[in-house]
Amino acid sequence: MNKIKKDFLWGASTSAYQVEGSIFEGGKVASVMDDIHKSPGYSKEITNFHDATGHYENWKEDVKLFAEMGMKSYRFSISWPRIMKNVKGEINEEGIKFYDDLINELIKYKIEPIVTIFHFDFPNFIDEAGGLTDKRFANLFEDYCKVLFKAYGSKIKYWLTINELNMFAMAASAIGLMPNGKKLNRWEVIHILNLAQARAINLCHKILPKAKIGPAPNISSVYSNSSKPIDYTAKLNMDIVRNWVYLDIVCKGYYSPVFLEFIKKIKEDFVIDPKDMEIIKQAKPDFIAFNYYATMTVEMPKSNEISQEAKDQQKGFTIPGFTSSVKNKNLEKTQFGWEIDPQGFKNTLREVYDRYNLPIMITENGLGAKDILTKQGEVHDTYRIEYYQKHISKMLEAIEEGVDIIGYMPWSAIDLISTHEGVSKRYGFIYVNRDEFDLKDMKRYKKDSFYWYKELIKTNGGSI
Ligand code: BGP
Repeated sequence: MNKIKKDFLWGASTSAYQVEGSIFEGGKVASVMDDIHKSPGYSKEITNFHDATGHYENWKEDVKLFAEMGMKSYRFSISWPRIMKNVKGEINEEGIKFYDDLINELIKYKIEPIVTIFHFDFPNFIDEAGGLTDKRFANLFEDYCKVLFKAYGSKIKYWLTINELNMFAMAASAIGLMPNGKKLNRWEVIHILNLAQARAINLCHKILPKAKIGPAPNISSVYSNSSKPIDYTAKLNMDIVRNWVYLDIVCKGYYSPVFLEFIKKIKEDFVIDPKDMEIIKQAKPDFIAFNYYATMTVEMPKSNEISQEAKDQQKGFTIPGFTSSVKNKNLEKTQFGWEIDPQGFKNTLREVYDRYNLPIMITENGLGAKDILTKQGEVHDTYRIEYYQKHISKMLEAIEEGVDIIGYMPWSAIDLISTHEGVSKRYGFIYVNRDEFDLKDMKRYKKDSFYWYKELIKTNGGSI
């Protein structure tokens, strides 16, 4: 334990649209997430994001609970549609004030506020400006960043650009990013997002020289399903389209030639403006944040069926002749079918650090489960404690072995709404008393994992 830093940023995470609710309050304009529950393929059995878990109303009580848990950091996202009113750049002062109050309260409790600039909740006015394949998106994103850097730049040391940019290509419909079913070129969307990310990094370095900024993709080590050499080729291919394209472009400033050949082969190539690449090359991140839930296992596909889009962030997909994910029979699964691989967490940490040699911040890791609130107001989530015990132990091993990890912010600080599996897929250290369609009293209850994590933070990992 001697290698873990004294100022290690033990914390936890949320995102605005999944935790705040009050979507018609405070001057917020319409967002893609307000009506996503109406889009095809979205289950009618689960709630929408309108009330979420009431953080917009209860933020002060929630921060007090985060402080009681001893959190050293809190990773949250700022809601673009709460801040910007339209494409003309008009600002919603109520939105500015909400996050300023939240940041001040966190600082009062000595909790480092770590801001995700964008976490899936597009304002609908983006479509007015041509949506996600128009380069005006990068201008709108830069204008939004300018407002945030000006409003909060003196208080925020760590900025995350775009949450899970890779999921826009991997699992767009699962996280509801193209609800009107527009047939976009997913790789052109990725490029526009990479350009927007680069503009944010360059702007941050220009106007906030003391701040640090980095990407926050969802990264999973990829295993070959057998020792057959062709399956290892499938592993190399999956790594490209799921992991390294998104980190190479931001850390090295180029797209892998193998990737460019791949998108040409599947007729999904697009024109890249050399001026874009100049902007991207200039934008160097100060650290890499990434979200880890599970690893992937692949083989060279036998089938010819294309399922290029994953069913969700962690379930795999097939690209004929290129790669195909399979179940890993060595791994247990969560109640929601996600594989559990603590050793895989260490493998992923090692791979990312070996490849890029930048400080790492883990901005999501956690277990979604159907927690039960007892009549005594307790939640005995021993399964979540076990999940964290196994994953954090492996993270501490990685630190012992030389990986520079600066913080760990599991998903999620408090119960919130899953991207596509409702409030019953609970992740929080704090239980929120509501069901899918019964808002009940939204009362907060500390789960057993709250007390376990409090002790772990107090001992800087010693009580693992
Ligand atoms: C990540 C997202 C988070 C969160 C998490 C859990 O991909 O960044 O917003 O949703 O997944 O996944 P889910 O909510 O689908 O269970």
